[in-house]
Amino acid sequence: MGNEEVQYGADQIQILEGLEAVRKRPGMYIGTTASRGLHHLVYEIVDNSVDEALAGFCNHIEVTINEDNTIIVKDNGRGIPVDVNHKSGLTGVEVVFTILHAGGKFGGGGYKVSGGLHGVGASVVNALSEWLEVQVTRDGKIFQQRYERGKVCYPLKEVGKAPENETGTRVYFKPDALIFKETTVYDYNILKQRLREMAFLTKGLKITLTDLRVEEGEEPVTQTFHYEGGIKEFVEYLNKSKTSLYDEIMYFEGNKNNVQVEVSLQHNDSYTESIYTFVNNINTPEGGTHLEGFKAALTKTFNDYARANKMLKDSEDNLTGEDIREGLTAIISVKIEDPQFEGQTKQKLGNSEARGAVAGIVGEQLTYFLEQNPNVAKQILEKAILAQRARDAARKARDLTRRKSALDGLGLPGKLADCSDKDPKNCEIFIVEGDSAGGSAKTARSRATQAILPLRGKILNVEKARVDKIYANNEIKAMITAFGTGIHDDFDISKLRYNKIIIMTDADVDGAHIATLMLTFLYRFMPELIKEGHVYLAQPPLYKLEKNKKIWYAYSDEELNQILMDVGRDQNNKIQRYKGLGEMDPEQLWETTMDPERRVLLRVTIDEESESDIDVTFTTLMGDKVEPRRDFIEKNAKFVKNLDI
Ligand code: TTJ
Repeated sequence: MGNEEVQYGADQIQILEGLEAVRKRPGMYIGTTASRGLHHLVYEIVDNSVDEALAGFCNHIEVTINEDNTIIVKDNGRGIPVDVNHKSGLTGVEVVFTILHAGGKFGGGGYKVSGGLHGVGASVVNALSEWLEVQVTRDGKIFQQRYERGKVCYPLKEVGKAPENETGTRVYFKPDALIFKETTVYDYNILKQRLREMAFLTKGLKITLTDLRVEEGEEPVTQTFHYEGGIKEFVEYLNKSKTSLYDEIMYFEGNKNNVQVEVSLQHNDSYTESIYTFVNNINTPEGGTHLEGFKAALTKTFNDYARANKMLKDSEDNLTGEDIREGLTAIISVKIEDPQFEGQTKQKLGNSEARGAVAGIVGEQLTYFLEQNPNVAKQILEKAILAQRARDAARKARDLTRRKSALDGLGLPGKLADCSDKDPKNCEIFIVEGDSAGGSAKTARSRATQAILPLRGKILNVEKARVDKIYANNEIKAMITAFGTGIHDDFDISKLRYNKIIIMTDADVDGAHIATLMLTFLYRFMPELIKEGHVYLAQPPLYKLEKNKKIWYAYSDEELNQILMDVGRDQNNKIQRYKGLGEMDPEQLWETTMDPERRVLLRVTIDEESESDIDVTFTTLMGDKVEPRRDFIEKNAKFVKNLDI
């Protein structure tokens, strides 16, 4: 590349100081310099092209991961302005890439994203890249500029003629390994997840992701996300492995109080609600005013309809919001000029005008929809009325157990072998499949700090049971009381009695299924336990190899092969395949799976940026359609990461 000198005036020095600040404290701008921050660079650039799409001038964005983990983002928008801005004396391109927070100022009337860590702009990506090259195609020409660690290498220059009628912007960059010390390797699936979400949220926009990191002679991996139906197709996607309650997917949109609102929803026959909310295409996992407006309108509209159509008698109570939302899948997407994010993690929308806007639009359009589709209304209300009855029954059962446990003192479950140490920090509880394995575990454990709770057989699938049944289930009651936290509204993580909750099941398909049932229960009823990193999977060995009085344990087929290669394959090898925990004697169980000094635990994590994906994962596995389930089992271990040795 050229080495033309750039004039340094006071302005340039200020710019360099700005980008230098980004390099000094990257965490302030992108949250983290670990893998998540690395991926954030791509979203940050793509956001600019999405803005151009929202303004109506771009319908295709191409993202390429090159062989060397450099990234290309290319769109067919109007191209960043190349003329000199008189106030700054810089071209539009240079402003975008060198001035902090300037990225959004060229949005051309689109809604600007400015929440949390999003929308910090292209200049931050530039500052954190070893080098970055931008090419703008407009006015029949191609312009180019290059930067290295944020510093301009040469002024914007013309590098060629453009094909007729072609316009667009192309950014090519290499994340700086000096900043991203942990990793500079991109994960295709992480980018895929977010780009698919962006495509769902921007109807009509085509986003292509290509991975060129393939073996020689192999075709590149490429996927295109393009949804004419936008969030309506998002709901269809989330419900694809479930049985929907009716065929129609509702879709409401409008503009009120300067808030642009889009809502889509459909019920399925399950008992859980999955609502995902977005503000300016950013996920708001903690909800906020848009979600409140939606819930209020949904509750009121259905109750009004039920009364008007005599599905609720005058003497009967209103349906609660929870009743109406049983089995609901919904997406709420709002666009606001100046979003205010609240809460500890700044993931909750605070703008009060969004409440009224969503409530107004959903109220009006849902009322109309129910009048036009009485059969759908009936399906939803019948389900809600059943939910109401179940909830009443559950409440009674719960009140009863509460009173009982108050009488019995602590009221810990009879099957629990508790530890003697009472400081939760030191304590762990093993949830063990089956009474016999439970027996071995009780013998093997370190009594001071390890508690054992054996569960009988398969635990209830909470995806397929209503609350009344869930609260009546003995295994679930035992877990809830043992953990000490309570659930739902009563949940209080400070009451957690164990620092680690360890699920210990057989290392076979059944064991994996039971572990998933357990995780589903925890995810639906006490997600904080997973989010705060308290939930683990024990890893029992698959094989024991004995030879000349020496013993090896192997946790996978590969590992067994490795050991056999090391010790030699001959008739002195005695190999035992463990079909279950029960086949191990207590001492073996302790050595291989329970001893904190020697065991390997997998910590269960949820990637916050892909919560909707986790939801698909759980319901795919637990739902009743066979095809998608088989598909999943092959890709397992998806929400099981982070080795803890
Ligand atoms: C701004 O208003 C005049 C016409 O062009 C508008 C604009 O800036 N469009 C635009 C910017 N399209 N695409 C971008 C863009 C694309 C990438 C890949 C990266 C960045 C920083 C901007």
